Amino acid sequence: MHQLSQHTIAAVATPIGIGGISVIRISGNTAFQIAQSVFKSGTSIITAPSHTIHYGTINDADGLTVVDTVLVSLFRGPNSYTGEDVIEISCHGGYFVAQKILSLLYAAGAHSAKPGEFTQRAFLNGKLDLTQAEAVADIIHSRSEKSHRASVMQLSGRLSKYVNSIREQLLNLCSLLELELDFSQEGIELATREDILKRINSIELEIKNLSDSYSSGKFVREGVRVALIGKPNAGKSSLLNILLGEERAIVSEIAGTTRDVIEESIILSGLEFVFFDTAGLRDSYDTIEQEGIRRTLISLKQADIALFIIDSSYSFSQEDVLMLKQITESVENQIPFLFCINKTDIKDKAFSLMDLGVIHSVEISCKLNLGINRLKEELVALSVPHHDSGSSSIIITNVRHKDALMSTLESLQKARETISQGLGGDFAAVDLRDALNYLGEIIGLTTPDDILNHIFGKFCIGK
Ligand SMILES: Nc1nc2c(ncn2[C@@H]2O[C@H](COP(=O)(O)OP(=O)(O)OP(=O)(O)O)[C@@H](O)[C@H]2O)c(=O)[nH]1
Ligand SMILES: [Mg+2]
Repeated sequence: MHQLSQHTIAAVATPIGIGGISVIRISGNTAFQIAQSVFKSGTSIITAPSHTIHYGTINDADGLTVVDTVLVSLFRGPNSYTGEDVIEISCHGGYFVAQKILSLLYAAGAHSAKPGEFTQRAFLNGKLDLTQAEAVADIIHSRSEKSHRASVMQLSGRLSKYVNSIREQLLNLCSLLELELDFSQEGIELATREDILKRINSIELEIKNLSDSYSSGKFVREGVRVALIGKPNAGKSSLLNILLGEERAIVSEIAGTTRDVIEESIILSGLEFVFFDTAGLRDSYDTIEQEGIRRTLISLKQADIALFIIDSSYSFSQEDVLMLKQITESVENQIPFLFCINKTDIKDKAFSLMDLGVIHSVEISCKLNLGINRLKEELVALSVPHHDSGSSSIIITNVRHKDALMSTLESLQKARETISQGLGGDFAAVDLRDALNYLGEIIGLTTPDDILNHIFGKFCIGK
């Protein structure tokens, strides 16, 4: 099992830069002694009661020169974030002060905290389980209301509780099969095979539903990636600018203006949408434009929705039809294509989408700012079936959880096959134990050390 470091650790918990205050965190057995050695005040930190705040100064190594006036908050373990003795020093913000105080704490015996080490300690001390620890990082990184809400729900422990309830059912089943082994000589079965299969099926269904919720959970946590694609001059950059409400990308009547992919995001209905404005697709001899087109195709492959912008001021040629066919075929993952007919203010009379075999589309004019709300609604609608499975239902937003659930399902399937084939319950029990382990990985019961290190290593320092 993961070893808890005995050192007392310290780090600045707020971003480095100019700001009102900075907070330095200290956690460990000697947190109070270390803080006391640099803190001058009427009260002693060592003897002060838990959950109190003290005003005083931090003095330099000479013990006389004042570095800053500060507030020191103290939390005695186990009633603290990490479960250990914790001190938080609130000093003035800025580039220098917090770093200076930190160096004094190091000199007094504190070790520098690794990324996520405070939360890792909270996890190892049983203050949070793994999904809750991950939720802490998600809250910090959430950029939309929906991702924030999902993280808060995860932090509250609802996901862990649900996973635990499924584990309980599995554990019961497993114990039953293992108990049967004791009576194997007598050939006694404690439950009919049909009954066991029924129970495995029902657990499988619950896990499958939870795992399926990832398609929406991913949107909630990471946002919906929308690639703006189309021919040069179709109005992709114009549309990006309208969606953002600012002149972000260069717009010109010269075909082939955009070369690099431009990435910007907005919030629609509480969900983050990340737009990629790309180089227009055409056969080009210009090497820079060719590179731009290569990047367009990469953006398309990574997108969740392809927003195909079409210039309606002229009719389609056979060449256009061929290009669209090639593009749709090049996208291996079956993402939705939303067709957006632009320049309706100067629409060609002969223009018809039927030439392309497209039935559903949105008409807009970037010039007159028409149809943009409709377009936004369509984008949300394309994502909503995935993400609004009722506000009360539990969703997973983390690919690690999804992978663990998929492995659980595989083990359950094996167990089901074993039972169906009339093989001994002991074989099925082994598969069910595997399933239990995979489920345990989600909440951190059976998570290998390297995975734990990877998870906490992605946190910021001071968290
Ligand atoms: N009349 C009219 N002109 C438009 C509309 N939208 C864009 N334009 C014009 O079409 C031209 C091309 O617009 P861009 O937004 O640069 O087109 P793009 O698809 O980004 O083009 P590339 O970057 O070259 O691939 C510009 O002159 C725009 O002002 C529209 O709705 N109506
Ligand atoms: Mg452009």
